[in-house]
Amino acid sequence: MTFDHPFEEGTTLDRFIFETTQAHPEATGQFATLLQQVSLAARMVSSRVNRAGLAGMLGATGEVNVQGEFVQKLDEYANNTFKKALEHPGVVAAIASEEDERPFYPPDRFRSGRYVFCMDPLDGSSNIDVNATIGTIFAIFRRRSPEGTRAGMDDILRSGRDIVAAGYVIYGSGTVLVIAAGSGVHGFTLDPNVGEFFLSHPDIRLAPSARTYSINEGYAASWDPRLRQWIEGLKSSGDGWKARYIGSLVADFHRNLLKGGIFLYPATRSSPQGKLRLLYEAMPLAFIAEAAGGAATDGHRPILDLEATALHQRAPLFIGNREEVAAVTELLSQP
Ligand code: P6P
Repeated sequence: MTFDHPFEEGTTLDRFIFETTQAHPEATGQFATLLQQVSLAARMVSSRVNRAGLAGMLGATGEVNVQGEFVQKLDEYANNTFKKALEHPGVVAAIASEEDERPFYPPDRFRSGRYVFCMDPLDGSSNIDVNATIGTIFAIFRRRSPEGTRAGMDDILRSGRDIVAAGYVIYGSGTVLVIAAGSGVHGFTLDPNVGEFFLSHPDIRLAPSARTYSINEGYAASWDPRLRQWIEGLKSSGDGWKARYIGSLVADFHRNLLKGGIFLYPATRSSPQGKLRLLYEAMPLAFIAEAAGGAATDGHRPILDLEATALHQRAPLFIGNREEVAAVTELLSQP
């Protein structure tokens, strides 16, 4: 079968992985294996999310995670599922997870591989009980230390520019895996009857500008006054701006990626550094946004230019179509 477009619709994720890694003769197959294991974990989490109500997987475990949030049973299941899928093939050196205070290193009986996997295993879990869309977000780095040795924080705390691939899985009316691995941004939709992801959104691109904004206006009183003025300006512009905010980062980002829009989570009184996490939320989505022709900043600098200095550090996030991100960043960067 020949493809006019490198990845015509209907291509399976496995074929995309094969063709992507074929483009890198030096590939050892570790990256392909890593992505295949991500696909397996995503399918397992999808199955459990879609049966959560029946499988008794709703509701909190009663424990509190490192973020001080009640751990929802699905959070715990997703965290364990991705770690179990990635620890044994010898392709991962460390896993940083929103659910774990410290990094997870594969047990010594497994080879310490080439990649570092940073993830929010189930973002938006506060929405689980109301059946709102949730998702997994991940960034993949190549380790700095030699393969086969035990990795450390120096392999994990990186600049966004060191990301080699990033993606997310959105568990909504369907399950879609969106990935950026050096050749654009592509979306794959799970056919649960086949148990395979099929290319459904080839080469996703963000237009230069859009007319949708996503922000929690409940915090308007604690925003930078210049941001408040900018948002009010959109509303009164007469340019047909729409507000869309689900309160689940993956869902808001995915809608804006496909239809255009800017998502804003600024510093607020309760979250002076912003609420979202730099290493496994802002950076991977920024990598995807830039690969699709968009932009992402912390209100001053590109997210990908930032260096993570702590596993769970937070950052304000302004992400989406590049003209709107540039406009709000220029405004907030003025002295
Ligand atoms: P707020 C979900 O809890 C989450 O971490 C993100 O998925 C989402 O974008 C954000 O918090 C929503 O936060 O303060 O608007 O409820």
